[in-house]
Amino acid sequence: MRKLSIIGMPMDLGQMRRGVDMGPSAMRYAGIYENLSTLFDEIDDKGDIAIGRPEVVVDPKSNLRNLQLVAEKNQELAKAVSKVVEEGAFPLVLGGDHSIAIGTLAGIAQHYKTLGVIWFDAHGDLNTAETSPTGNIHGMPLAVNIGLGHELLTNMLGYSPKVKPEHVVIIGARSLDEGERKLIKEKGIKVYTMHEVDRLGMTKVMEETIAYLKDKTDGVHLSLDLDGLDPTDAPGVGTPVTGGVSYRESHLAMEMLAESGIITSAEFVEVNPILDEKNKTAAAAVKLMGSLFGEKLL
Ligand code: 6HN
Ligand code: MN
Ligand code: MN
Ligand code: MN
Repeated sequence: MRKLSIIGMPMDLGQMRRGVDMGPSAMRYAGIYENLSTLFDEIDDKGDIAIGRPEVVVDPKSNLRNLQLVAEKNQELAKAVSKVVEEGAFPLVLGGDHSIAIGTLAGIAQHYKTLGVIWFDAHGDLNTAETSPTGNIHGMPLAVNIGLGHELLTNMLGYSPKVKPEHVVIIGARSLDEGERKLIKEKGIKVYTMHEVDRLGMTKVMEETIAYLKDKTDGVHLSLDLDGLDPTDAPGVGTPVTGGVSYRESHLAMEMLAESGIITSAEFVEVNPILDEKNKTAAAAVKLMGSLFGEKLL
C-alpha cells in the first residue's frame, strides 16, 4: 500500500516578505489531490500546523529573526512529520518559507541511520547568525541540519546533526554568500551550481547525484525550494534569482528521482502566491510532485 501524508506548514517567520504563509493553500488549490490521487492508494491531508500572526522580532543577542517562534513551530512540525514516518506513509510537507526544513528534517532523520538530502535551490541556505547578511532563518536551514547554528534549532528533538555534510547534494545554486562558500569547501559539500547544470546537463547531474547518494544512504529527503527554478517559470517566490533551472530540466530531475526510487520524503517550499502570476508557481510545484511520484507522460 502506497500512502501519502500531506502536512501544510504556513510559516513566514523565516524571512521578511509576507504571503509565503499562503503557499500550502496555493498548492492545494493548484490540485495536489487531483494530480496525485492516481499515484497513491491513499492520500491523507493532515491540514496545516497553526502559526499565528505575531509581530516580527529580532533577537538582539543573536541576529536571528523570530528565533523562538521559528523553533517552537518547527518542533511541532517535526513531531507531526515523525508520526507520518511511523505510520509508514510518505511525508510531503508544503511550505512556507525554507526555515521549515529544520522541522521536517528533525522529524525524519531520527528514523534513518544515514539520511541523504537533495537541496534543490538557488541558494545554499548554509548561513549561521555570524555569516547571515539578513538574519533571516530561511537562509540557514541546511547549516542547522548539518549541526551549525543556534542550539534551539540544531538540537531540535534532542539530537544533532540531522545529516552529514557528505550526504548532502545542492542543485541549482547561483546565489551563495561568502560564508556559505567557505563552509561548502570546508565541509566538502557536493554542489551542482547552474554552471554545472549548464555544462553537464541535468541528465548527468541527476545520474551523478543518484549514484553519489544511493549506496551510502538509507533514505533521501528532497527539499525543493521553488526559487531553484528560473523566475520565468516560478515567479512567485520571495528571493528570485535569474538564470535558474528550466521547467523541463526540473521535471527531468524529478522523473529521474522517481525512476531511481531513492526519495523517501519531500518538501516544497517558498511558494508565495502574492508575488505569483495566476498561481503559476504553485502549479509548477504540483506538476513537479507528479513527476517525483512517478507520473508518466505515456
Ligand atoms: N531561501 N542567502 C540569503 C540569506 O538571507 O541568507 C538568501 C536566503 C534565501 C533562502 O530562499 O530559502
Ligand atoms: Mn531555500
Ligand atoms: Mn532559495
Ligand atoms: Mn512531468
